[in-house]
Amino acid sequence: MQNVTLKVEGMSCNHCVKAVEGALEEIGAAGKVNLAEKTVQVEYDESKLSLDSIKEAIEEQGYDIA
Ligand SMILES: [Cu+2]
Repeated sequence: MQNVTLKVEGMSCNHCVKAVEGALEEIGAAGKVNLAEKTVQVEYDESKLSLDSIKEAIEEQGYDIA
């Protein structure tokens, strides 16, 4: 398992938290948003997912990776 913390811009409310965490769950990663710090801690299986695909899933929801 790989564990990475990404800085994500544009998250402002609980809806954003759900959108980001839901998108990660959909591709098989586990995300935990820290709204105050504007970060997402992502745990994923590096044999199944790349960091790029994780970033893409977040960006597809309309947020920018800092
Ligand atoms: Cu929001």
